[in-house]
Amino acid sequence: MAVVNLIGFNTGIGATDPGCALGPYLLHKHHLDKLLTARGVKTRWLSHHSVKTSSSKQLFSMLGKSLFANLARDVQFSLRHGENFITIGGDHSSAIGTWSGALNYFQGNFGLIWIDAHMDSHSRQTSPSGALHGMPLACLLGHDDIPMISSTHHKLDPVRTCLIGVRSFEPEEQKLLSELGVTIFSMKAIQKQGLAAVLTQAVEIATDMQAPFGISLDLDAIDPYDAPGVGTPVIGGVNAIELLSALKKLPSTPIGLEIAEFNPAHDRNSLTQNLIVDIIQATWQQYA
Ligand SMILES: [Mn+2]
Repeated sequence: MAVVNLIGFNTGIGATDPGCALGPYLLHKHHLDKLLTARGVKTRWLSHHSVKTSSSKQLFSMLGKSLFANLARDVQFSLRHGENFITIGGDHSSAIGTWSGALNYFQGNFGLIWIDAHMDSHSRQTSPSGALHGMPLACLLGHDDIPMISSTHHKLDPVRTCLIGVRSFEPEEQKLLSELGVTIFSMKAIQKQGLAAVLTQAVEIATDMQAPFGISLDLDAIDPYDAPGVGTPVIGGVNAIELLSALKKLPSTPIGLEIAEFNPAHDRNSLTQNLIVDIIQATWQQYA
């Protein structure tokens, strides 16, 4: 049984509500590694990443560059050793580091499935909040004025990038993604076809039948009734049971998973915390 590395992104300054910085700490304290190993997915904590500042503007500087470069380095370390990885956030700007690492390792030959209530495709000019967690997908696609904090020269291939579950976005984001040719599965598509069918199509698009792929899951994609522990909940999301069932039916295993925006301060009866364990188990169990 290969080991899966847990990487904590203990940072919330890319969000307007920084409470998600505590998410990975809490999961570490509650022995996420042992829980998963007992359920048949052998995991270990590899590292935790945080920054010593409360100024979100500093993320756009050398400080952000080194934060994301360190995260990318640990992702590359895992892949080089033939191990899968799970980044646990923390705000969704983690994606800049996580997937820069994967893009470096695979030299750009890589697809990404982005499950999120939002498009995360703002630039610094179009973002109403200025929060970096609204920009990571645009950054990875190499657009506009954010790529300087990425640690890769490779961009995500928009044709092998899929969004699932979006329902809250600005027109500028939609314009960028449709111009680039990114595939978007809205909540309507999920209601019509079912999440398992949508996810299977997304894997086909992301892998182009053979290339490796990853999944970036923003917990706010899930309906807030099932996953209240997030910073920016949006009603009408993915049903948690349907998500778990769809992940169990994935046609192939991702090289890595990112679970972002876990904010313990908003959780209710540990619903979101327990769901994170179930999500990881559902993704890897059949391959463990
Ligand atoms: Mn997001």
